[in-house]
Amino acid sequence: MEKGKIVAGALAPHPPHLVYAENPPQNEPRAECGWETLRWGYERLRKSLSKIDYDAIVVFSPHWQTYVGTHFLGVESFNSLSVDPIFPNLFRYHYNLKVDVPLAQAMEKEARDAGLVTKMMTNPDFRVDYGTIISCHMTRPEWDKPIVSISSQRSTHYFSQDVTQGLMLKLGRATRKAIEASGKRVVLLSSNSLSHRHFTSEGDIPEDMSREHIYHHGQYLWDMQMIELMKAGKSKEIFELIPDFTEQTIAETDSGALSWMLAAMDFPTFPAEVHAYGTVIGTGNAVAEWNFETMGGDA
Ligand code: 2X7
Ligand code: FE2
Repeated sequence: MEKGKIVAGALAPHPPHLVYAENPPQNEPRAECGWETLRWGYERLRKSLSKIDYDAIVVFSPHWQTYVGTHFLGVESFNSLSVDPIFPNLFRYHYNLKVDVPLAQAMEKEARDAGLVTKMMTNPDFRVDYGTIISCHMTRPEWDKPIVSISSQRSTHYFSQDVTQGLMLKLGRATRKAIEASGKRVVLLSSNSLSHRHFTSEGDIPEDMSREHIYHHGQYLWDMQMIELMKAGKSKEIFELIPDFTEQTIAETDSGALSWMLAAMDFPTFPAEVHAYGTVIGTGNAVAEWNFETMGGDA
Protein backbone atom coordinates (compact mmCIF):
# COMPACT_ATOMS: atom_id res chain seq x y z
CA MET A 1 0.00 0.00 0.00
CA GLU A 2 1.24 3.44 -0.87
CA LYS A 3 1.93 5.79 2.04
CA GLY A 4 -0.96 8.13 2.83
CA LYS A 5 -0.54 11.86 2.60
CA ILE A 6 -1.89 15.21 3.71
CA VAL A 7 -2.36 16.78 0.28
CA ALA A 8 -3.60 20.15 1.52
CA GLY A 9 -4.65 22.09 4.58
CA ALA A 10 -6.96 25.09 4.67
CA LEU A 11 -8.02 27.70 7.14
CA ALA A 12 -11.76 27.40 6.54
CA PRO A 13 -13.87 29.66 8.80
CA HIS A 14 -17.49 28.84 9.51
CA PRO A 15 -19.70 31.95 9.90
CA PRO A 16 -23.22 30.68 9.12
CA HIS A 17 -23.69 33.90 7.14
CA LEU A 18 -21.58 32.44 4.33
CA VAL A 19 -23.86 29.45 3.80
CA TYR A 20 -26.90 31.72 4.18
CA ALA A 21 -25.63 34.01 1.42
CA GLU A 22 -24.91 31.04 -0.89
CA ASN A 23 -28.58 29.89 -0.81
CA PRO A 24 -27.88 26.15 -1.10
CA PRO A 25 -30.98 23.91 -1.20
CA GLN A 26 -30.08 22.38 2.21
CA ASN A 27 -30.51 25.72 4.02
CA GLU A 28 -34.05 27.00 4.71
CA PRO A 29 -33.53 30.81 4.91
CA ARG A 30 -33.01 32.77 1.66
CA ALA A 31 -30.57 35.65 1.16
CA GLU A 32 -30.17 38.30 -1.53
CA CYS A 33 -26.37 38.42 -1.40
CA GLY A 34 -23.62 39.20 1.13
CA TRP A 35 -20.02 38.59 2.27
CA GLU A 36 -18.86 38.13 -1.34
CA THR A 37 -15.16 38.63 -0.58
CA LEU A 38 -15.14 35.57 1.65
CA ARG A 39 -17.49 33.54 -0.51
CA TRP A 40 -15.44 34.21 -3.61
CA GLY A 41 -12.34 33.25 -1.62
CA TYR A 42 -13.98 29.91 -0.88
CA GLU A 43 -14.77 29.65 -4.60
CA ARG A 44 -11.03 29.96 -5.32
CA LEU A 45 -10.22 27.38 -2.64
CA ARG A 46 -12.70 24.94 -4.20
CA LYS A 47 -11.22 25.52 -7.65
CA SER A 48 -7.72 24.89 -6.37
CA LEU A 49 -8.72 21.70 -4.50
CA SER A 50 -10.61 20.44 -7.56
CA LYS A 51 -7.24 20.08 -9.30
CA ILE A 52 -5.99 17.44 -6.85
CA ASP A 53 -7.20 13.98 -5.89
CA TYR A 54 -8.21 13.28 -2.31
CA ASP A 55 -10.15 10.64 -0.42
CA ALA A 56 -11.34 12.37 2.75
CA ILE A 57 -11.63 15.66 4.64
CA VAL A 58 -10.55 15.97 8.28
CA VAL A 59 -12.07 18.97 10.06
CA PHE A 60 -11.42 20.37 13.54
CA SER A 61 -14.23 22.56 14.85
CA PRO A 62 -14.32 25.04 17.77
CA HIS A 63 -18.07 24.46 18.09
CA TRP A 64 -17.80 20.82 19.07
CA GLN A 65 -16.61 21.44 22.58
CA THR A 66 -15.63 18.53 24.80
CA TYR A 67 -14.45 18.98 28.36
CA VAL A 68 -12.83 15.58 28.83
CA GLY A 69 -10.41 14.84 26.02
CA THR A 70 -10.56 14.91 22.23
CA HIS A 71 -13.51 13.17 20.56
CA PHE A 72 -13.86 11.85 17.00
CA LEU A 73 -17.10 11.26 15.07
CA GLY A 74 -17.42 7.50 14.90
CA VAL A 75 -20.72 6.73 13.15
CA GLU A 76 -20.87 6.05 9.40
CA SER A 77 -23.47 8.68 8.55
CA PHE A 78 -25.41 11.52 10.12
CA ASN A 79 -28.61 12.96 8.77
CA SER A 80 -30.45 15.74 10.61
CA LEU A 81 -31.22 19.45 10.86
CA SER A 82 -28.58 21.84 12.22
CA VAL A 83 -29.88 25.14 13.61
CA ASP A 84 -27.41 27.82 14.65
CA PRO A 85 -28.24 28.73 18.26
CA ILE A 86 -27.40 32.43 17.77
CA PHE A 87 -28.51 32.81 14.14
CA PRO A 88 -31.54 30.53 13.64
CA ASN A 89 -32.74 33.17 11.16
CA LEU A 90 -29.72 32.41 8.93
CA PHE A 91 -28.86 28.77 9.38
CA ARG A 92 -31.33 25.88 9.42
CA TYR A 93 -29.40 23.36 7.39
CA HIS A 94 -30.44 19.81 6.48
CA TYR A 95 -27.27 17.77 6.47
CA ASN A 96 -26.52 14.27 5.30
CA LEU A 97 -22.88 13.38 5.71
CA LYS A 98 -20.65 10.33 5.63
CA VAL A 99 -17.82 9.67 8.07
CA ASP A 100 -14.59 7.80 7.32
CA VAL A 101 -14.86 5.74 10.51
CA PRO A 102 -11.69 3.63 9.96
CA LEU A 103 -9.63 6.80 9.52
CA ALA A 104 -11.24 8.37 12.61
CA GLN A 105 -10.49 5.22 14.63
CA ALA A 106 -6.88 5.21 13.44
CA MET A 107 -6.49 8.85 14.51
CA GLU A 108 -8.08 8.18 17.87
CA LYS A 109 -5.71 5.26 18.47
CA GLU A 110 -2.60 7.24 17.47
CA ALA A 111 -3.68 10.11 19.73
CA ARG A 112 -4.34 7.72 22.63
CA ASP A 113 -0.95 6.05 22.10
CA ALA A 114 0.61 9.53 22.26
CA GLY A 115 -0.86 9.95 25.75
CA LEU A 116 -3.93 12.05 24.95
CA VAL A 117 -7.35 11.49 26.48
CA THR A 118 -9.63 10.44 23.59
CA LYS A 119 -13.07 9.08 22.80
CA MET A 120 -14.92 7.81 19.73
CA MET A 121 -18.36 9.45 19.51
CA THR A 122 -20.67 6.53 18.67
CA ASN A 123 -24.13 7.97 19.42
CA PRO A 124 -26.09 7.76 16.11
CA ASP A 125 -28.42 10.57 17.28
CA PHE A 126 -25.58 13.00 17.94
CA ARG A 127 -26.13 16.44 16.39
CA VAL A 128 -23.07 17.41 14.36
CA ASP A 129 -21.90 20.96 15.23
CA TYR A 130 -22.40 23.81 12.78
CA GLY A 131 -18.66 24.59 12.49
CA THR A 132 -18.01 21.15 11.01
CA ILE A 133 -20.98 21.44 8.66
CA ILE A 134 -20.26 24.96 7.41
CA SER A 135 -16.52 24.53 6.77
CA CYS A 136 -17.18 21.27 4.92
CA HIS A 137 -20.06 22.76 2.94
CA MET A 138 -18.08 25.82 1.86
CA THR A 139 -15.06 23.69 0.89
CA ARG A 140 -16.89 20.83 -0.80
CA PRO A 141 -20.63 21.52 -1.25
CA GLU A 142 -21.03 18.26 -3.18
CA TRP A 143 -20.56 16.33 0.10
CA ASP A 144 -19.04 13.48 -1.91
CA LYS A 145 -16.01 12.94 0.34
CA PRO A 146 -16.29 11.26 3.74
CA ILE A 147 -15.20 13.38 6.65
CA VAL A 148 -13.53 12.95 10.01
CA SER A 149 -14.53 15.53 12.60
CA ILE A 150 -12.36 16.24 15.65
CA SER A 151 -13.66 18.01 18.75
CA SER A 152 -12.09 20.91 20.58
CA GLN A 153 -11.19 19.89 24.12
CA ARG A 154 -11.34 23.06 26.17
CA SER A 155 -7.95 23.08 27.87
CA THR A 156 -7.41 26.78 27.04
CA HIS A 157 -10.28 27.55 29.37
CA TYR A 158 -9.63 25.25 32.26
CA PHE A 159 -5.80 25.48 32.00
CA SER A 160 -4.23 27.84 29.45
CA GLN A 161 -3.49 28.20 25.75
CA ASP A 162 0.04 26.96 26.41
CA VAL A 163 -1.39 23.65 27.59
CA THR A 164 -3.54 23.52 24.44
CA GLN A 165 -0.48 24.17 22.26
CA GLY A 166 1.33 21.15 23.73
CA LEU A 167 -1.70 18.91 23.29
CA MET A 168 -2.26 20.07 19.70
CA LEU A 169 1.35 19.34 18.83
CA LYS A 170 0.75 15.73 19.91
CA LEU A 171 -2.67 15.55 18.24
CA GLY A 172 -1.29 17.00 15.00
CA ARG A 173 1.55 14.47 14.90
CA ALA A 174 -0.86 11.63 15.68
CA THR A 175 -3.19 12.80 12.89
CA ARG A 176 -0.33 12.82 10.42
CA LYS A 177 0.87 9.37 11.49
CA ALA A 178 -2.62 7.88 11.11
CA ILE A 179 -3.06 9.44 7.66
CA GLU A 180 0.31 8.12 6.47
CA ALA A 181 -0.50 4.61 7.67
CA SER A 182 -3.98 4.73 6.07
CA GLY A 183 -2.69 5.05 2.50
CA LYS A 184 -5.26 7.81 1.95
CA ARG A 185 -4.91 11.31 0.52
CA VAL A 186 -6.46 13.79 2.91
CA VAL A 187 -7.41 17.48 3.09
CA LEU A 188 -7.32 19.11 6.55
CA LEU A 189 -9.62 21.98 7.57
CA SER A 190 -9.06 24.29 10.49
CA SER A 191 -12.58 25.62 11.02
CA ASN A 192 -12.03 28.94 12.76
CA SER A 193 -12.33 32.68 12.47
CA LEU A 194 -9.35 34.90 13.35
CA SER A 195 -10.14 37.93 15.56
CA HIS A 196 -13.47 37.32 17.19
CA ARG A 197 -14.85 40.46 18.82
CA HIS A 198 -18.25 40.94 17.24
CA PHE A 199 -21.27 43.21 17.18
CA THR A 200 -24.16 42.17 19.35
CA SER A 201 -26.99 43.45 17.19
CA GLU A 202 -28.08 42.72 13.64
CA GLY A 203 -29.85 44.96 11.13
CA ASP A 204 -33.26 44.13 9.66
CA ILE A 205 -31.47 42.85 6.58
CA PRO A 206 -28.60 40.60 7.78
CA GLU A 207 -26.85 40.85 4.40
CA ASP A 208 -26.84 44.68 4.46
CA MET A 209 -23.13 45.12 3.77
CA SER A 210 -23.17 48.82 4.70
CA ARG A 211 -23.03 47.61 8.34
CA GLU A 212 -20.19 45.12 7.87
CA HIS A 213 -16.70 46.11 9.01
CA ILE A 214 -14.03 45.04 11.48
CA TYR A 215 -15.05 45.51 15.10
CA HIS A 216 -11.87 47.31 16.11
CA HIS A 217 -8.67 48.44 14.34
CA GLY A 218 -6.48 46.65 16.89
CA GLN A 219 -8.18 43.38 15.90
CA TYR A 220 -7.48 44.12 12.26
CA LEU A 221 -3.79 44.69 12.96
CA TRP A 222 -3.56 41.34 14.73
CA ASP A 223 -5.29 39.59 11.82
CA MET A 224 -2.90 41.22 9.36
CA GLN A 225 0.07 40.05 11.40
CA MET A 226 -1.18 36.46 11.26
CA ILE A 227 -1.90 36.70 7.54
CA GLU A 228 1.53 38.18 6.79
CA LEU A 229 3.09 35.16 8.50
CA MET A 230 0.92 32.80 6.44
CA LYS A 231 1.98 34.56 3.23
CA ALA A 232 5.62 34.43 4.30
CA GLY A 233 5.52 30.66 4.94
CA LYS A 234 6.25 31.16 8.64
CA SER A 235 3.94 28.60 10.18
CA LYS A 236 6.13 27.88 13.22
CA GLU A 237 5.97 31.58 14.04
CA ILE A 238 2.17 31.48 13.70
CA PHE A 239 2.07 28.58 16.15
CA GLU A 240 4.22 30.52 18.61
CA LEU A 241 2.10 33.66 18.29
CA ILE A 242 -1.23 31.87 18.79
CA PRO A 243 -1.36 32.25 22.62
CA ASP A 244 -0.87 36.04 22.45
CA PHE A 245 -3.10 36.39 19.40
CA THR A 246 -5.87 34.42 21.10
CA GLU A 247 -5.70 36.47 24.26
CA GLN A 248 -5.72 39.81 22.44
CA THR A 249 -8.47 39.01 19.96
CA ILE A 250 -10.48 36.29 21.78
CA ALA A 251 -9.93 34.32 18.59
CA GLU A 252 -11.31 30.86 17.91
CA THR A 253 -7.69 29.70 17.85
CA ASP A 254 -8.45 29.04 21.54
CA SER A 255 -9.95 25.79 20.25
CA GLY A 256 -6.59 24.45 19.08
CA ALA A 257 -7.85 24.05 15.49
CA LEU A 258 -5.13 26.06 13.75
CA SER A 259 -2.37 24.79 16.06
CA TRP A 260 -3.47 21.21 15.33
CA MET A 261 -3.48 21.76 11.57
CA LEU A 262 -0.07 23.43 11.47
CA ALA A 263 1.42 20.61 13.57
CA ALA A 264 -0.24 17.94 11.39
CA MET A 265 1.22 19.60 8.28
CA ASP A 266 4.62 19.59 10.03
CA PHE A 267 4.86 23.40 9.84
CA PRO A 268 5.09 24.14 6.11
CA THR A 269 7.69 26.71 5.08
CA PHE A 270 6.17 27.64 1.72
CA PRO A 271 3.74 30.58 1.47
CA ALA A 272 0.06 29.89 1.98
CA GLU A 273 -2.32 31.16 -0.67
CA VAL A 274 -4.61 33.58 1.17
CA HIS A 275 -7.76 33.45 -0.95
CA ALA A 276 -9.69 36.01 1.08
CA TYR A 277 -9.96 38.11 4.20
CA GLY A 278 -13.28 39.58 5.28
CA THR A 279 -15.39 40.38 8.30
CA VAL A 280 -18.62 38.80 9.51
CA ILE A 281 -20.51 40.75 12.19
CA GLY A 282 -17.15 42.38 12.91
CA THR A 283 -15.07 39.18 13.27
CA GLY A 284 -11.96 38.66 11.10
CA ASN A 285 -11.97 35.66 8.78
CA ALA A 286 -9.38 34.37 6.31
CA VAL A 287 -9.63 31.59 3.76
CA ALA A 288 -6.07 30.30 3.29
CA GLU A 289 -4.63 27.21 1.64
CA TRP A 290 -1.44 25.20 1.94
CA ASN A 291 -1.49 22.85 -1.05
CA PHE A 292 1.33 20.31 -0.97
CA GLU A 293 0.60 19.12 -4.52
CA THR A 294 0.56 22.44 -6.35
CA MET A 295 2.42 24.91 -4.12
CA GLY A 296 5.50 22.90 -3.24
CA GLY A 297 6.37 21.48 0.13
CA ASP A 298 6.49 17.86 1.20
CA ALA A 299 3.70 16.79 3.55
O1 2X7 B 1 -19.42 30.96 14.78
C1 2X7 B 1 -19.41 32.06 14.27
C2 2X7 B 1 -18.17 32.66 13.92
N1 2X7 B 1 -17.17 32.01 14.19
C3 2X7 B 1 -18.01 33.91 13.30
C4 2X7 B 1 -18.92 34.84 12.96
C5 2X7 B 1 -20.27 34.78 13.09
C6 2X7 B 1 -20.98 33.78 13.63
O2 2X7 B 1 -20.61 32.58 14.05
FE1 FE2 C 1 -17.51 30.24 15.39
